[in-house]
Amino acid sequence: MDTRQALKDAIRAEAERLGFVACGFARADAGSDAGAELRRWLEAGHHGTMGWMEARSDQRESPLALWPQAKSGIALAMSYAPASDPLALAGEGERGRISVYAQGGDYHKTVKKALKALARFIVAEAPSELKVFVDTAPVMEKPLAQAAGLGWQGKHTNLVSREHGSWLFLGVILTSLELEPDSPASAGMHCGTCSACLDACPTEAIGPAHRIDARKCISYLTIEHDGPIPAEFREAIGNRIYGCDDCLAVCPWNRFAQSARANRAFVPRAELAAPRLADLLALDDLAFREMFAGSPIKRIGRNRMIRNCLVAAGNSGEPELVASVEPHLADADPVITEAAEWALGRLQAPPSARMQASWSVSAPEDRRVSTCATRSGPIPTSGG
Ligand code: B12
Repeated sequence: MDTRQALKDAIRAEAERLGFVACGFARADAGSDAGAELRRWLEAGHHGTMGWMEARSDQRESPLALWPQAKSGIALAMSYAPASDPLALAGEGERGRISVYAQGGDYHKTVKKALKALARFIVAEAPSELKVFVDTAPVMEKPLAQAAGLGWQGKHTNLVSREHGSWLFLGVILTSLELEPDSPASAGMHCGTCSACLDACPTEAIGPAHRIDARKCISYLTIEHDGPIPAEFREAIGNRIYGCDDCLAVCPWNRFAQSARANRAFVPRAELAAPRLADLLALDDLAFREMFAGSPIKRIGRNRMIRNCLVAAGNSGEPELVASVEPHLADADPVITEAAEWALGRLQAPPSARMQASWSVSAPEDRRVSTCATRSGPIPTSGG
């Protein structure tokens, strides 16, 4: 066995020891054909207020633009497959729904720590230069992971794997080492005719397949979007207060995902699994930072969380929440006072209107859900 093959095997073994469930190798610029899609997406304004996606887009287009010395890319994935149905809280208006990806520890910290440990291992085995990335750097992680054979970009645009479904966090290492690329997973290969994610998206943010208008995506609206949430999306948000799992939760490939393979760092924290809106609406800045310490949620700040919880309260159909909403009418932040007025309008609306108002938190019977713990739709046949 040649030394480079031996090195790849050693890296894969060390990656698994460090908690990664998948590891693949690609040429550093393997995902660069995604650059044209990025430009199209930015020109269409589909990135909304995420100026940081535009800022260094020339570097984001190709890892070689970011770091010319890069020869190979190592794509890595960690599982956060949930043990319970992530859509189970849909019908519980008095509760706030936090996406599965943020109910446990901050994946940025967990993945980066493991990437750095793997980087130290690689340098010890083969003196070289390398850089590690998870989420925030101008590197398109999904197309590189697809090129490295970890899976394919599904119609919801996220990387899906045959073994781990859609519940994967990605990390990337760029290295000056020349490592033989693995065979890429061909794009869209296993979605077939399935449209579960497009059908499940509450705001029709996905369309056409494989393309997302982030401005409509509830994950964007609750996390990245600054200012009032556009009225047209408020009902569909339901009781989602941070991120959204719908397009992932319905993916039939999740049936193969084993929650046992999920990294322990991502096991939900009790207080984040089904928080009561009344408790969250009572949070001041200090209490917010204490409650969300060590969680990616802390990044959005107390005011954006309160805004999201007011929209959820307005969708709840729970008149008891009036007492939790009213104090926010006097908030210094006009985004919060406006959301409080909107929520009160819906909570105090006559029962007939309220019935209309609580449309959004109806149980998801009409949506097929597939997590490793529950039922799933048919595995798609080819021809997507
Ligand atoms: C910006 C961003 C967002 C934005 C925009 C989403 C998006 N799709 O771009 C928002 C805030 C909405 C978001 C939401 C989420 N995100 Co996010 N996000 C990112 C980030 C920083 C950049 C993604 C990017 O490059 N977008 C630019 C656009 C142009 O790319 P794209 O949407 O993938 O579009 C591709 C396809 O359209 C494809 N394409 C076009 N035509 C066709 C045709 C065919 C046949 C095919 C196959 C492909 C294809 O080409 C484009 C380029 O590859 C990455 C981290 C990173 N640095 O890569 C994390 C990242 C993608 N997010 C992640 C996660 C977990 C999420 C959420 C699930 C969180 C949650 N539960 O709320 C949601 C999922 C929403 C969704 N369906 O995408 C993970 C995904 C892991 C995985 N398994 O893929 C990443 C990789 C972070 C990480 N390191 O783990 N995210």
